[in-house]
Amino acid sequence: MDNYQVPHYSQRIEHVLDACLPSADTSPARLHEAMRYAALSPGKRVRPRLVYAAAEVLGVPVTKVDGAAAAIECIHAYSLVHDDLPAMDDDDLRRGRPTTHIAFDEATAILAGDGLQALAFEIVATHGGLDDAPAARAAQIATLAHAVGSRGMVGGQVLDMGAEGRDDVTTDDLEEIHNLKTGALLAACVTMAADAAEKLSLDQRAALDIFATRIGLAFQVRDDVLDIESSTEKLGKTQGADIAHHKATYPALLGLGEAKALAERLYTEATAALDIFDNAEPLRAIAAEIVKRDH
Ligand code: GRG
Repeated sequence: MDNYQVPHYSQRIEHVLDACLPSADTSPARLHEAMRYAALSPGKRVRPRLVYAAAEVLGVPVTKVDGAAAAIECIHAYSLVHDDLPAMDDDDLRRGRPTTHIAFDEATAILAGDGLQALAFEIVATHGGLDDAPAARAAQIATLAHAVGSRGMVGGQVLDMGAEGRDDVTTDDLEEIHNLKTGALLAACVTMAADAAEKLSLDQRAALDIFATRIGLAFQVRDDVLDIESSTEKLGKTQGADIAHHKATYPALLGLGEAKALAERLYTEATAALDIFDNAEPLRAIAAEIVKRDH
């Protein structure tokens, strides 16, 4: 597993994304520039790589999931742009660069996020890779819409905001928040690849669901752990832990050690579910990256 490399997917998604985004010299140029700034800035591209890895495991040609990979990254970029706004987290930096509302202005950032969300659906609806598979296209659109809406990412964000400052948040509450806010889009990466597969058994679908939900939650648990570790590093143990405790996070609720153990447990359950597939190395590699990443 440690030797498994998928570098070609990293390059592929940059090309596909670039081709899907409107050119910065077409009108409205400033909006298109902001959309490209947000979507093409250097992120890890975990979600599109997860789409490609799932496609590889399921024997789906990459061309059938190029649209899904680009669309999911556009949705992710939109969520980051909006999450960084003054009305939400009010952040100045993202991926080592000024956030979109700082580099442009607040109204342009809101509209660039809106534009990216609409573009995501246009990409899935029109991408050539699914021209001969209208049912797969419709399924991918439904998967994506559900994952990003009020019963997915946006709903999770609302629940997260509602939990802020409360001291009675339970691990069940937290699981629901994370499953929606972060897990739903990560799970959609796997499901959109499955939507494009010719034939999948019910057992294979169920195994992919287990993998996707466990790894989606593990991503956020790891993020919480990295958050507390970086604030502790910056501010010292007491102040860092203090800040982290104002937010409902796994380390705040369970302690750092238990949160790390939970991420490991979710990883083990996620990868065990893949045993049903002949060669699931591409998915195992991304799962390992998600749980062991340091940023
Ligand atoms: C629509 C306003 C709005 C919010 C939706 C998902 C979400 C809710 C907001 C995104 C903000 C955020 C920090 C969510 C937690 C998920 C997360 C850790 C995102 C960062 O993902 P990475 O690590 O980022 O994959 P890169 O930069 O590598 O793409």
